[in-house]
Amino acid sequence: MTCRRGALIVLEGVDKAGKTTQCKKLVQALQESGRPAEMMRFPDRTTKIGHLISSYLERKSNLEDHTVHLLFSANRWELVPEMKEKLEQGISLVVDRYAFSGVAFTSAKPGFSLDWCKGPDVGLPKPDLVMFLKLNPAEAEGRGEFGTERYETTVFQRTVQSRFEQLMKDPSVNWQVIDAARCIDDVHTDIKEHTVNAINKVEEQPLGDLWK
Ligand code: DGP
Repeated sequence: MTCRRGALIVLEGVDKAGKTTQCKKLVQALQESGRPAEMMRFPDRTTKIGHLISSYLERKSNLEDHTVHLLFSANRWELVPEMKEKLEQGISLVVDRYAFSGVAFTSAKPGFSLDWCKGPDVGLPKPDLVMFLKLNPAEAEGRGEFGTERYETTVFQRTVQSRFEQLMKDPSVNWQVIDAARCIDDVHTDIKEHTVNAINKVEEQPLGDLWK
């Protein structure tokens, strides 16, 4: 008997939308209900490429914009063998940011088209479900000051949000918009329901290729 594969679940959204909190709660809830699940996050700052990215985000080093875009993508690709192995073993992966952040953040910089930004991530494992935690910029600002990392400014985040909105028009991706302005538990209930439906649905379906 072949074991059913796990689902690839991605949470996206601008900074302060609550992605990390919700990813952790979701993994815990899935595990407690007997569904094997693990959390991953991108960028994964623990690898050699991740160290370069982390140093760039912390403003300890400067990297040319195209170069850093390719490093973020390489950081996702280097984890693909591990992701596929886990999914094949029946473990669902709950991923905090993925290629959509990659495209939204770089294309928010001047001179970068959405199409160019998508290129390096074409063919990554395609998420079975992408939940976009929607929080308008004014509400995000109400959640406190941004930190000191690169990209953590209101003006930049507003542009990122509009790039996400463009990406969500793509019907080849299973997007669900989640109202992240509600309390943590209400958001969690919503996210869990979408996730359990996706896990049950992918049983018979092969993993797809993103943007192919
Ligand atoms: P986080 O560790 O989730 O706080 O993400 C760090 C920052 O990096 C955050 O501002 C979003 C940004 N980011 C995440 N993924 C990518 C990517 O693939 N490309 C670019 N340019 N920025 C990204």
